Amino acid sequence: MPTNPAAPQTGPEPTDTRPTSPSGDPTLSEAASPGALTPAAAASPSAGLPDAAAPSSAGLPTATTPADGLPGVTPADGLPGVATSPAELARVAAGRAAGALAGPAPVRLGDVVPAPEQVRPDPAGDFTLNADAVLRVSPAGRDVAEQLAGWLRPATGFPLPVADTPEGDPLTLTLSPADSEGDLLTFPLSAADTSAVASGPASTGRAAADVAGGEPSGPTARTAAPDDAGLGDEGYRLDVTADGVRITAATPAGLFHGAQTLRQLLPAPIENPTAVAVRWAVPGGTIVDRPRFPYRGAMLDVARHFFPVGDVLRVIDHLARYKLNHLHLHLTDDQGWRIAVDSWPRLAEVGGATAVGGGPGGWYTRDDYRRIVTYAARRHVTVVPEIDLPGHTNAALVAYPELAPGKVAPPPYTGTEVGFSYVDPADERTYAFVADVVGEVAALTPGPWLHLGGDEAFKVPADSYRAFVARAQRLVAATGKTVVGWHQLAPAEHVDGRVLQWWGTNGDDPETADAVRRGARLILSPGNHAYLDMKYAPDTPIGHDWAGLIDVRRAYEWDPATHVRAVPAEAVLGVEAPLWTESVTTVAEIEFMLFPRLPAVAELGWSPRETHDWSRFRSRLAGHGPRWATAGITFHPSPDIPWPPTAAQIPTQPTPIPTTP
Ligand code: TNX
Repeated sequence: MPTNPAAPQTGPEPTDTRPTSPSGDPTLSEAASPGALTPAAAASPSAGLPDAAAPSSAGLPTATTPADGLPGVTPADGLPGVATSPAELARVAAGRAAGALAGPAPVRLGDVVPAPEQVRPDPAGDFTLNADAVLRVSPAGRDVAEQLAGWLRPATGFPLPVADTPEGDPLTLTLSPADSEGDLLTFPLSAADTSAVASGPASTGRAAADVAGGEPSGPTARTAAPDDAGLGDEGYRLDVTADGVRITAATPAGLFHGAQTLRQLLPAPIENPTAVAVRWAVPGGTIVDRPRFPYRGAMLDVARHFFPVGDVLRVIDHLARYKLNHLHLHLTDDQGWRIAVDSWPRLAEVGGATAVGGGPGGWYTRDDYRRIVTYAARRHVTVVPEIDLPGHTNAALVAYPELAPGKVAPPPYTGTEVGFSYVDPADERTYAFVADVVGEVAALTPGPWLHLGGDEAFKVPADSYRAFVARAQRLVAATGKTVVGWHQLAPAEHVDGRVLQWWGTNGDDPETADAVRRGARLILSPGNHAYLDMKYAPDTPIGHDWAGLIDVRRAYEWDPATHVRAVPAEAVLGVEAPLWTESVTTVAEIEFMLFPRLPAVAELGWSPRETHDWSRFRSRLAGHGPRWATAGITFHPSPDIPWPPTAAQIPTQPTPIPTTP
C-alpha cells in the first residue's frame, strides 16, 4: 500500500495573515479588494472571471492601470493597456484599432479543451456575433442562457437579451440576430448527413473527434455523421452556421457544457471584463460531445490553509470551464476543522482557529457552506464534503478531548506531519460524534456523496481500523449518502455503492483490486499524475515532490481506465485532481498549481481515449493562456506548452508567484 514517504514536508512555514470572521471570509462578498486585483478584475469585480470573486491575493502580479481616458475600452489585441500620457494613449488606441482589424488569433472548432467527442468544421459556416444578437432558450435551460449571456456581455458590450422558446425535447439554446427566427434556425447538418464528418475509430463504442490539430484534412477525413442520439445526462450538440449558433441537449447540464464550449470558441478577448472592439467570430461546423466518465473532479484542501467562500466560488468557476462536475472539499484535518457542526460547536470554534504555519484559520458557517453548494449546483458542479476519519483529527481532539484515546487534549497542530492523530475507536462517544457530524453535513449537502477520508491512520491497529471504518460507513449510508473514501478504506467491508479514491503511485494494490471485486468503484487520483500539490519542476516555489515532479505532460499522459492493475475499466467512475494546501496560501497560488494541469486532468475525464494526443493537446491548450491572462487567472507558464507570443505581452500574464509560501 503506498504511503507518503516524504510527508512530513519541511521548509519555511507559510503564514496566513488574512483577517478572519467566524466564517473566515473577510469580505463576506464575492468581490475582493480592488487594490489587490489584476487590471482586468479590478476594472469590474463582477465581470471578467465573472461570477465569483476576483483574486483576493495580494501576491498576484498586478497593478497596471486600465487605460484611463478610454473608458470602457481595454486592449482588444492582447497588448498592454497601460497608457500614461496622451501620446501613449493615442498609440495604444491606434494599436487597438489595428488589432481590431487584424483580430485576435482565430479559434478553430477543434481547439476546445477538453477535446469533444466529434467535431466537424465547416469553414463556410462561420458566425459573427453582433450587437443585435438574442438568446432564445427552452424554459428549463433559461438559467444556462442567463449565465452564458453573463459571460459574453462584458467584453462584447452587447445587450444579449434572453427570450423563452416553447418547451421542447431536447432543450435548445440559440444565439442569433434578433430578426432571425432563432428557434427555427435551420442547420444543414443532421444525423442523416454522412459527408465529411469528423469522427473516428470507435473502440469505446463511440465515434471520436477530429480535434486538436486543426481542421480535418478534407471531406474524406472521416465518414460517420455526428450522432446526437443519446447525448445522455451531460452531452450536447452545438451547431454553428452563418445564421447563428444552436446548442441542443437533453438536460440543463448538457446545455451548460455546450455553453462553455461556445465560450471557448469566441476569440480570447471574450474574457475581458470591459467592452473591446473585436469581430466576434465563431467557427462554423458541428460538435457532438459527451463525457467519457461520469465523475470528473478536483479537490481543494481548505483544512491546511483556510480559503474564504469567495475563493472557493472562483475555483468552482475554473472547474466548470473545463466541464469538471465535482468539487471535493477536504474540510477537516489536523490543522483545522472548517465546517460548523451545531451539535459539536467547538469543532469549528476551537478546531477551526488554527492553520499550517500558525495563521488564524477560519471555518464555514452553515450559510457559507450552503452558499458554496448552491453556487456549485448552478454550475452543474456537485460538492463532495470530506470529514477525514479516524486519522487527521488533531483539530477535533483539541476541541473535544473525550474523543482522544487518552482523553487528554493534544496541543493544537500547525505543522505538516501526517499520521499521528486519531479518534478513539474503542469509545462509543466516538460513534455518536461520527453520526452527528455526518448527519449534519449530509443534511446540508445536496449531492449524493460523503467522503470519509480514511487515509494515513498509521497509529490505529489494522483490526480496529477495519471495524471503525465498517461502522462509520454504515453511519454514512444511514444518512442516505454514498460513501467515498481514500483507497485505504479498501480492507473494510463493502457498503452499497462505495467508491474508493486511488491516490497511490504504483498503479498496483491487491487490496484495492479486491475491494473492487467486492463491489467498490474507483475514482482515480494517482499521486504521481493527478496531485496538483506536486511541483512542476525543481524550482517551483511551492508544492511537494514526494510523488515526483508533475509537469503538464505527466499530468496528461496516463489512462484512468487502465491505470490500476486488476481493476476493470467498468469499475472506474472517473478522475479527480487533488490540491493539498500545506504550502498554498492564496487563491493566486491555488490557480498557479491548477493551471495548466487542471485542464489536462479534465480532458482525461471527459474526452474519448481516441482523442488522446499530447502534441495536439499542448497546442490546443496554448490558446488558453491568453484567455487566462485576460481573465486575471494566475497560471504557470509551463515550458511544455507553446504559448502564443501575444500571451507574453499581456500585462496580466502571471509570473511565478511570490516565493514566500
Ligand atoms: C498525502 S493523499 C495525504 C495528505 C497530504 C498529501 C500531501 C492523502 C490521502 N493524504 O494528508 O496533504 O499527501 O501531498
